[in-house]
Amino acid sequence: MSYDFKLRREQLLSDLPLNGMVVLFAGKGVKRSADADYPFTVNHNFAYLTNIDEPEAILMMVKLSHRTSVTLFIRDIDLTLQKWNGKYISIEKAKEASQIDSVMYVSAFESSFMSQLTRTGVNRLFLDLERLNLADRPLAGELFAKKIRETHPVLVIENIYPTIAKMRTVKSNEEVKKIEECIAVTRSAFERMLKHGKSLTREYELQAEFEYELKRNGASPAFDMIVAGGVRATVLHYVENDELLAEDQLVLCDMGASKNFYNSDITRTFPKSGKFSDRQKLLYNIVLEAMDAVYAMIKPGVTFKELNDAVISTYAIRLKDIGLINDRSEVSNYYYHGVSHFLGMDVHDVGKIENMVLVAGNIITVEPGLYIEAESIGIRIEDDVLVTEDGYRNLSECIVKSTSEIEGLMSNG
Ligand SMILES: [Mn+2]
Repeated sequence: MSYDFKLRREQLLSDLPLNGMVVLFAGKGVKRSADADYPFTVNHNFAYLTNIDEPEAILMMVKLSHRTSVTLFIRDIDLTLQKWNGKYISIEKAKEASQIDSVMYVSAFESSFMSQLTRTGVNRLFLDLERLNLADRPLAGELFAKKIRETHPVLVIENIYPTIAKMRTVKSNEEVKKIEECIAVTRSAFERMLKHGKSLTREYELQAEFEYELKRNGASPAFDMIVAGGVRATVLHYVENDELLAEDQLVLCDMGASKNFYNSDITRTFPKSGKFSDRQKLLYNIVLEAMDAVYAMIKPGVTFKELNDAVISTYAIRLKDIGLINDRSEVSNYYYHGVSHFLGMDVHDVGKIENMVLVAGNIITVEPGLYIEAESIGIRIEDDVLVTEDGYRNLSECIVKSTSEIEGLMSNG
């Protein structure tokens, strides 16, 4: 049984000021059309602290001078709806999964919350006010903040999101193992796809092989997979995957598996025919060189910008060598994204990238790319990497990457 969840709550409570209260929401399903909802996705900050994957659940934590308390609220059981949608989680199961002793039904939340405000010294309310865009649908924490502002206009409301996000950037051994499991599934799915690669003609047929293997392993796609042949690989988020593949094309696949709340995010590029042309091999190896330049730098204390500069510096020299550019400033014509992001419960995981230095326990992607529209070539190679005390560990080293390994695997198809 994992103690991660309990430790995280203890850490959050110890960082919380005296007389502070945290309320976090699991969220609800979102309507899709008519009576159909999108599949429910639990709020990841809520799940990070509770190990509970249930709609409408609420976590309440209080820190007073003489005591702290942690209470979990789960949906009241609805016997009729259970007949349609399956069993709701029971109090006992919720206790076991979360290791929270005090579990109640949501119908008791309002009176519990109010009694903290009226009977204890609670004077600061911490909510998860995550918001990326002005136009985003408000999350439950934000809606709750609005309601409390009306009824308790002088209560101080603060945002707990940055604190939890920062905790989430440092992974425990157990989290590393979960991501490695996602990578292992991605590897077998990618190898299956590669072995069938020569005989399949449409991009979505490759996708089908990949996703078949995910499903067989109890995993699901971590994001909309990209299978992009030829020039389509120069569009960074091409996800239509419905075009014919030509024999002389490179195929870029950006893919990942999701399992147990965690994800992998891997990109590989391979020749449709099973054999790289000399030109394709030359360009591919330049991307690998840029990747190695990034690896040489990864250790605690380094910034994302420094990692990205390593790619640009490599390209500034090597793309000039092959006559593609005359000056460093032209690199951005052929490489137009960042080399790295955090990976975790979200594929583009929480954590501020600007100005942040890497620390041991971060898991990041390394994904240099090279996109030459005029030659209908897009290459990206992406690994998932753990930052360690003295450098890094490439968690996806097991997935074939060199041109000879890829050709070898495809020749067995
Ligand atoms: Mn990525």
